[in-house]
Amino acid sequence: MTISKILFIEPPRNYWFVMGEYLPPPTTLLILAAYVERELPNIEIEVLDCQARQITWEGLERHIESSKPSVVLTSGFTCNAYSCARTAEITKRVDNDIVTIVGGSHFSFVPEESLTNFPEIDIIIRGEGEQTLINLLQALHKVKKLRTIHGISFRHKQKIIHTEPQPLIENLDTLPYPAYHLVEDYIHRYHFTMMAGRNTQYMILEGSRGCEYRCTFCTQWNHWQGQWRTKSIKRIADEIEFLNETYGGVFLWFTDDHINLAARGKKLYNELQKRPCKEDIMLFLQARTDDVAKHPTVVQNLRSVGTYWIMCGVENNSSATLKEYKKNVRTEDAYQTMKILKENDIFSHAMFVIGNRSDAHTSIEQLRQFSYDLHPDFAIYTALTPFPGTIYFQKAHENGWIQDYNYANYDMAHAIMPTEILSRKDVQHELWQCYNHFYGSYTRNIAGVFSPNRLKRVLYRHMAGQHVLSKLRRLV
Ligand code: B12
Ligand code: SF4
Repeated sequence: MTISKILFIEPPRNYWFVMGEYLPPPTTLLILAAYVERELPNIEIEVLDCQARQITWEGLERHIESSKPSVVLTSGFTCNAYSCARTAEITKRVDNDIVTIVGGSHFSFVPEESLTNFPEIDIIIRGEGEQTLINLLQALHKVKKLRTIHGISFRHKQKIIHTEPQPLIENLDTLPYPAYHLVEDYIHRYHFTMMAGRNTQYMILEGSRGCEYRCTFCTQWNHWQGQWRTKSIKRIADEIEFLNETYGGVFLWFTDDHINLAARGKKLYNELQKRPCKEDIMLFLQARTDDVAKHPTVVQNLRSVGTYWIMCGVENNSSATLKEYKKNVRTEDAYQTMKILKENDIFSHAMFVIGNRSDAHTSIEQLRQFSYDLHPDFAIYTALTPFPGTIYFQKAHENGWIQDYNYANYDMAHAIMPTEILSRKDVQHELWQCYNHFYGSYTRNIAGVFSPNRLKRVLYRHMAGQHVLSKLRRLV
């Protein structure tokens, strides 16, 4: 077949109500589109962001009809799996000859199940996507055998074939900048109201892939073959500068699950310090508490070059639970981290997980108490979610702990499993209690709404205005 045009689709999706109103750029698609644009310049590429253009499912069908692509591609994590399948279904309704391709960590971990349940998906790209996609498009174009392409899963004569994994790209600096120019017409719409304000340009960039830790509830290390690879510091700073100067990107969210201050913090500071954009940017980072606790000076330095918000996976107060999660941090690290962030006027965002197998009302109450003692600016409580691809999923599935296999609910706000003592409903109720106690507290609320810290004021007003508590209450 002739591949003349490919269409990347960010379909209509549910937003994560806990974080309020936001519109993220479809970064994964832009990263892939940039690579295809460079490697296969003869192919026409379109990126359709239904969210940004407020296109409904019906509108999407009409758009595919008029766009006439040879291939439709989409991506999504576990809670978005059905929206990807629906995109493929609509595509096939328009024209059965259009090849539908999906990727991302969810589909990479359950290719057999996905190709069985969703006949409208033709091909799954597993793991790192760039090179596999190029090889696949070339193969489709030349009618080459799909079996020769590494990193894909597809159907062939009633059977599902999984080819060997694709080797990882050795040097991430060889990747082009994400193709933000393909969404330039509506780029100004990307925003994250609660975190940076409605009119602050929100962009997402990648500094590294993977993680060297092995937490049992996390998919990320496994998705990237257990390796942590980083772009060079110069490349990261160049990309920040490019997004800021070319598109006015101000609120810049690093995709890096583990910013790794030990390996990169000082160098990143040195590099950004030389760049004028440091005065304009607001960097959002995700860090481990042990990493922050060990590098207070680096954190202080990074504050001076635009780091204004750090999210940390504190997870739990109990050492036994942290050990079980293989998190490899201590509760003291969490206290130390919050102190360092506060001292440096960096917005502290702590993530907690409830619903471990041994959890009871008392242990969750202790976790709540711990979260108040830590006193983060922002606390997010989540229900332990057995994402396919995690060690936890395997264990929970084998033991019959999973009571909800509807992936749309795998958003960490829905309780998916009971514990030994608590029912799933109890866990859901406890989750609501966590938010209710933290954000419903009269004194904490008054302090938040009238805080001298602007970010904190916005956040507390958001929690009240967006009715987050009542939405969580409704899940019970
Ligand atoms: C930015 C981000 C967000 C943003 C917006 C993302 C978006 N555009 O929709 C926000 C803040 C809104 C968000 C929200 C949530 N997120 Co989030 N988010 C991320 C983050 C940090 C970066 C995503 C990214 O751009 N990655 C970079 C790209 C390049 O990586 P990639 O997507 O894996 O793509 C590569 C390959 O997988 C493959 N590929 C992927 N898709 C496709 C498609 C095709 C066609 C092909 C060929 C290849 C391919 O090729 C790519 C390049 O090699 C990731 C963590 C991470 N590092 O990925 C978490 C992550 C995706 N989020 C996660 C979760 C759980 C959530 C939430 C449910 C809740 C929460 N606690 O945050 C909500 C759900 C929102 C919703 N309803 O959609 C989990 C998903 C776990 C899972 N298995 O489902 C992740 C992995 C974090 C984690 N450490 O666990 N998120
Ligand atoms: S939770 Fe964080 S530290 Fe643990 S494996 Fe995932 S990314 Fe790494």
